[in-house]
Amino acid sequence: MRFLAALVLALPVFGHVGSPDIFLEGAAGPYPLFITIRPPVVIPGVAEVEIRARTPGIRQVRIVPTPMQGAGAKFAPTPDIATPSKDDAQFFTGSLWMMNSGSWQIRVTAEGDRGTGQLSVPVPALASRTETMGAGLGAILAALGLLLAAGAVAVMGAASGEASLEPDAGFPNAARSRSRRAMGITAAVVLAILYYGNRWWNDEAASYARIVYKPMEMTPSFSGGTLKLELKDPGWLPRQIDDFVPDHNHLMHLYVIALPGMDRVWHLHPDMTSAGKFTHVLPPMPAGRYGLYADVVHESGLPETMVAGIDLPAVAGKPLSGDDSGGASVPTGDSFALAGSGRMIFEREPAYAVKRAYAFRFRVEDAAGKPARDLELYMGMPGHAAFVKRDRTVFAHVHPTGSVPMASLAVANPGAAGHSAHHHDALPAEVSFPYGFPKPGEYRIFVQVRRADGVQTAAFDVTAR
Ligand SMILES: [Cu+2]
Repeated sequence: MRFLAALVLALPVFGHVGSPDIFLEGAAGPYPLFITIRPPVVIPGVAEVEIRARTPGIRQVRIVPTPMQGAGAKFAPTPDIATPSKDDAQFFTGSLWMMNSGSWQIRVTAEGDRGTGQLSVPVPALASRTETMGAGLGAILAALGLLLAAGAVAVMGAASGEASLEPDAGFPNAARSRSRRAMGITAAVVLAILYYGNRWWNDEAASYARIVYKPMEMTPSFSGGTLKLELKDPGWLPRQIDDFVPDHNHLMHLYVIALPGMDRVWHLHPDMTSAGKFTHVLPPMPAGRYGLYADVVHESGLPETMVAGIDLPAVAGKPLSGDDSGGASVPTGDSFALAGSGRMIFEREPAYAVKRAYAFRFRVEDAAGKPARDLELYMGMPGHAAFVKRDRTVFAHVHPTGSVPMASLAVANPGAAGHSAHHHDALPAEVSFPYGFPKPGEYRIFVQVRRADGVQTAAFDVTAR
């Protein structure tokens, strides 16, 4: 009964671990929007879309899913009209069917007083595992199936035997053999249906197993002060191990987190030395076990995060340089003394519920306790945050623009003007990250900003309920 036994589940994977929902602060032309997308758990399945307009004046919002690239991206189906909220004219919701797994986008079109604007949100939907049916349910369904098959044979036998006779006519031999013949033919047909049905299902299951998403494998090693990361594709069709596009000018963003305490964190940028091989000269680090989270974005806009762990000896190391950063990260409540000067203050909400989007706001104060006036862009962003569940089942690298990597956004919105990476005015002393916790538990948030005295790393603990 294997043909009954596989249900295919899909989990979206997009540069995060265990954190499927998508949060994006972006602009559809003249309209700033905050978009939340909850991708379906199964493919085909329904993605839930929530759109909050940051400014009034939008009359209609249209949403449509298309593949990220190829002909399907150009010939989009008729968009759905998102439903405006009855009590809130700036809030729109919709549900969209995602029919295939792969690198998808949801195109959002806003129309209103200031004309029409469009924004495409990358939504990778990848079948990530097949789930087998429980033995109990399988046995029940098998018994019911047998009953159905036996019933069909009996019904056909009766229909061509007793049912064709006059009342009180007895059961002549001719009718008896007609009935037997009908039962034999029916049994043969039923068996053929079962046999070919089973074969068809197994073929389907086998071809699905080939496209079930398997994250790229990453094998770390360490020698002579250099961390080596070797990527391997465990067998998943549309993927290469060397087709990465730079995100914030780097092919890989690697978080190195001391385990189990998470009391030290580094944000490093290994270079690709040959196909699928990355290396990086480590900064000074104490001996111990470290968790590695490596973000990359494929040419298709599909982001992936590889996870690995490594035991390191004490590393004399090379001082941090370029965009690399990190250091001690032991939270001290909602005020974190920065290594340079001043502090970062977490504007904590009274409580955090799971599966709800929040703006996580952090203020930076100078040594005198005044709003810091020396914040700079760090890799094109006012700030970088990593949300890590203490049991390590969740890792999300988030920016003030949300959870979508800029490189994926650029693939989804070709030709769109870049984000605000090019202005050199003083940045506000506050950074804010849109994010929602996928499940309850203890999380640590690593927040990084660049100031005149370099990149500063702060850490805060949050409980999601
Ligand atoms: Cu970042």
